[in-house]
Amino acid sequence: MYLAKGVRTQVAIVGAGPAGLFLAHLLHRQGIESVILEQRSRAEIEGTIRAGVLEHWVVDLMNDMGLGDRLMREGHFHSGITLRFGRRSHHIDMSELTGGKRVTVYAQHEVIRDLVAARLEDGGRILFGVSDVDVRDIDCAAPRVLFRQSPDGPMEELPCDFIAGCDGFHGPSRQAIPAACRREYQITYPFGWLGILAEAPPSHPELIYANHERGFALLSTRSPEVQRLYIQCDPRDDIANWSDDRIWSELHRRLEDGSGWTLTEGPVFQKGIIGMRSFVCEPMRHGRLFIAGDAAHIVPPTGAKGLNLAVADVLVLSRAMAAYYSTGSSDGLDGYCATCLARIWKAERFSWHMTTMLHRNPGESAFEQRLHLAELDHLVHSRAAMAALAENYVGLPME
Ligand code: RFL
Ligand code: PHB
Repeated sequence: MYLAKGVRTQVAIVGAGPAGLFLAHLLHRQGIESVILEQRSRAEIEGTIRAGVLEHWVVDLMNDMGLGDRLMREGHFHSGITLRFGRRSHHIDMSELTGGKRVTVYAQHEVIRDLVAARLEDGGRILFGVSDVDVRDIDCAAPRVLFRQSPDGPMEELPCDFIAGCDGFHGPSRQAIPAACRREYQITYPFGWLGILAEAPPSHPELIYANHERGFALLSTRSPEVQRLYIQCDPRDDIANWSDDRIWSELHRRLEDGSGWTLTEGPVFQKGIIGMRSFVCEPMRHGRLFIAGDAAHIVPPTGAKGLNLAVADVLVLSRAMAAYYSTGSSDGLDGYCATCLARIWKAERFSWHMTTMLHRNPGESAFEQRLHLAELDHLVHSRAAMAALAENYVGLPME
């Protein structure tokens, strides 16, 4: 797609990740025009392996928006998760604890494929492969985004009413908020995740989160033929140090509980190491620029919250914009930060808690390790504690 000179739009969206794509759909449903500017190609965004778990209201939202057909056919719906520690396994029945809400596993790149296809079918404008994106005049009534449609093409300009910065943690939008006007809070963790995709049948009917003396491990799924697994590792480690044999040997040791259950191996066709951080930028708005999703906040993946929080932000933003265009009221836009941040800080707390409880911190004392085990032991023997975990994991209510 090529954008003709002189085109303007109501909302210029930077980034075609979950935040940008959901926002474009939600605005379209309200009759609001947008253009998405994405630096990567369609094949790249549809091929990047990231999240897996959707909160229950995100599944409902996709169905309401008419985007849920493949999700309902190919997604995996689990009633709970298994926690494994001290050589024992404990099932947490999320459905029973939350009045029927389920854990849905449907890969982020599948969500992206569904959203891109539906947006383009509706005539939506997504420009892939743009470069040098720069957000300008966000303090004025007439902001604009500068960009190149091809690497050696001229600098062009997209005038708009609002800019939505949905460009992830490393994108330019957050940096466009003057440093003196923003405050950033963050923690980096002394461990990372080594994630693999393996061609193998599922080993277990639901996700397993394991706290083991050798470190955390997680078993998830993608399809009847492909499984997703993670192990805690040093975030500075080189993936070349991890042969497939070494990865499987760690996974067997950390995930198997001595009950006779075994992990099924298969060829590993993708592997990589990611670092972990918790991060929040306040405020999430400056003038006519609104930042959403990973551009504004990061959670460690142990709570499975990042994609879901991105969708929550843009749902709030789309409602505020719809109210602005239909009634002229700016109340929703003025309340955007406070509404989003109330949810974000709860997800930050939950993700930090799951992460610290389930990982072995290389610097932690034997005393701290015993505290984590006591916490896990309390959790699986207390209905109130399990209900609190379940309520956060399946997703706090979205009014
Ligand atoms: P994204 O997905 O990073 O999308 C940002 C988009 O902006 C583009 N971009 C630019 N475009 C134009 N010009 C520029 N200058 C640009 N700079 C960047 C990028 O190319 C990209 O396409 O942010 P968004 O939309 O906010 O979505 C956030 C989620 O992707 C993220 O939070 C999740 O993946 C986190 N996450 C998980 N979240 C969950 O809800 N459940 C999970 O189970 C879960 N598991 C995970 C995860 C993240 C992981 N990794 C790899 C960090 C598991 C892992 C391993
Ligand atoms: C995944 O399937 O990629 C996944 C599942 C649960 C998490 C994080 C990632 O907490």
